[in-house]
Amino acid sequence: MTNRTYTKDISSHIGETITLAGWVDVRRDQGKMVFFDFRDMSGKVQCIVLPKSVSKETDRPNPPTESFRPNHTEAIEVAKEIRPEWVLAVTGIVNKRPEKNINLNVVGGDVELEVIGIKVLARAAPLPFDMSLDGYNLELSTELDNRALVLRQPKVQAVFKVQETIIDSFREFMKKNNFFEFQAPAITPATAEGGAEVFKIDYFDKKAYLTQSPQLYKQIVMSAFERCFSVNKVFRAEPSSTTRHLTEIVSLDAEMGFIDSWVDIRDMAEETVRFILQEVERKNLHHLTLLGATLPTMIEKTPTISLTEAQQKIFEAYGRDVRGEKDLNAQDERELCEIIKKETNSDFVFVYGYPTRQKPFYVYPNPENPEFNEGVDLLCRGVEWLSGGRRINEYDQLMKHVEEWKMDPEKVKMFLEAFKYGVPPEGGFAFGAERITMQLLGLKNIREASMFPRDMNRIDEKLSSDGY
Ligand code: AMO
Repeated sequence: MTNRTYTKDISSHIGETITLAGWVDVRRDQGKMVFFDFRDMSGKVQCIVLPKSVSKETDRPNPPTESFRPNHTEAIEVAKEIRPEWVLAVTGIVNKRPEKNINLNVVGGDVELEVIGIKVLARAAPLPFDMSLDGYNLELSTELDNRALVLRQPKVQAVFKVQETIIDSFREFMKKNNFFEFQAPAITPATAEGGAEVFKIDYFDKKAYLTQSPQLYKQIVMSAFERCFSVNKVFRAEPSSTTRHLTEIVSLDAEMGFIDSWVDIRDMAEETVRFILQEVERKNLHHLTLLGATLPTMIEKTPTISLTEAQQKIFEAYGRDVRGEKDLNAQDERELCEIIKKETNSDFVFVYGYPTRQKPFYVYPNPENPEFNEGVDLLCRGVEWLSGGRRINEYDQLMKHVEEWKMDPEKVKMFLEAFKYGVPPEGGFAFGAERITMQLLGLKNIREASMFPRDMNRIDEKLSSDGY
């Protein structure tokens, strides 16, 4: 649209005639006057249609487009018809609001538009619920059943604006540190992470899988480019319906060669997350305020403890004996984060050294105690954010693990090939964009952090009566 002004800019057009384009938020009638809030991609402004135009036509610089000649008499008639979500082009004169009506809490709250012309661009059907109930006052199932409409709400948009920054800043930090971006395949012949959480697909007359992780491919790419990263969809056939698992996620993956130990991986992960937090604070302050979110505290050096130490701490603090368990469960993660917060004020904690046999075949066993590996997880506010660690880079050791893990070497041939021909000590990490968005914003359910969440009960439409 030519000559279109955005609502965020209208304060600098006081006294001028401008044309806005957007959606009707709410309409209120007062006697013969019609008021409506008008929304575009940049914000909102109040519009007033007076029964008679008070400004003189001749005073108006910046006339609207040729194709749209405003007519005030028509505008009054149209204003009486309009309903929420109708799409309009509105021409009017920008006036300063009377002192008592100024709203300093919103952009454009000091001005209003005295309407002299309305062009209807599209009508809207009656709404299934009251849109003025801003996002998150709705039940999650109503929200997801009406996703297209709910995405128009500022609070819901704020979640995805923050997510955009998380993904952008991951990419920016990686590039700043000379990581090369690549595109990993979504169809794979083998399951990188093992376990049953994998979707089998019919691939012509063969079977294949949807990727659980770009793990093996990022290791191959690293073996050629030294440092690489990817922002990819990954798929997990999670059979349960929890508040923190989805079946399709955006995985932010990194891999780097020439490390001294897993500690280099931990440090790179820490600095990546620190940069993301800084960027969210810098770019999304008003979104955080809108959502009432407080960013987690990352102290100068995030505490790092072994799984065994973590289990001992839980035992001492809560009397629950989880010592010797092969992993932390959801309650352990919550309690550990509480303990660390009390001890250090850090919302984050790294946990390293998991039982080798419980984790995927590629994770590097600790040479001094091969029962435990050099894998590391980052937890924050009671939930795992990130996984990573050092990988096996010796071909013979890798082959031994392929055998012990009962894998078919043919299916991971391309991966093994890379390691046959010399790969430096290396490692990497990955985290889910939705998991981090949820945790940063204090959302109750990961589905609120996915624009079109997929789980066992829903692919846009509900697949069963269980869950959301
Ligand atoms: P892992 O399986 O721990 O590690 O996954 C890494 C991160 O991805 C996120 N995540 C999920 N988020 C939502 N729903 C799910 N079902 C889900 N599954 C995983 C979490 C988790 O920390 N290849 C390794 C990473 C590596 O070592 O580089 C891997 O995939 O944030």
